[in-house]
Amino acid sequence: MDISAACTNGWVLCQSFGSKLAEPKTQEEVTFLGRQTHQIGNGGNYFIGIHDIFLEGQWVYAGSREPVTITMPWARGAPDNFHEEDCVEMGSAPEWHELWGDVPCSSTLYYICEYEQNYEYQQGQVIG
Ligand SMILES: [Ca+2]
Ligand SMILES: [Ca+2]
Repeated sequence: MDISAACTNGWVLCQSFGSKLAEPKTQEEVTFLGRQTHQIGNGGNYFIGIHDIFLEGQWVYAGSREPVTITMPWARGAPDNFHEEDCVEMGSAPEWHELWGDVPCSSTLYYICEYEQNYEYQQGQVIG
C-alpha cells in the first residue's frame, strides 16, 4: 500500500482495512508507536487518531470521542493551535525523538492504522 492522506481521509482509509487510526491508550503504546515510527517511518509525519476538533485543547480519541488517557508527548512548543490545528501528528525524523505535534486536519500526511493487537503502517504518495 502506498498512500498518504488528510486526517479524515486517513480515518476512512483505515476503516477500509477494517481498522482505525492509531489510538494509543497506555504509556506502553505511546512508546511502542514512537519506536516503530522512528524505525520505519522514513522521516515522514504520521497522523494518529487523536484530535481537539470539538473543543480547543480538549484532546479526544477519534473513535470513542473519550478524553485522552495518557500524557501526550508533545514536541517543544506544541500544541500551539497555529492556524487552527486540531489533529495530531507523530514525527519519525531523528529530531522528533518520538514526539507529537498539532497540525491542521487538512494536512496531507502518512497515517498509522491500528488493529486489535498491533499497529500497521500505510505510507506512500499524496492522494489529496
Ligand atoms: Ca487545536
Ligand atoms: Ca502546531
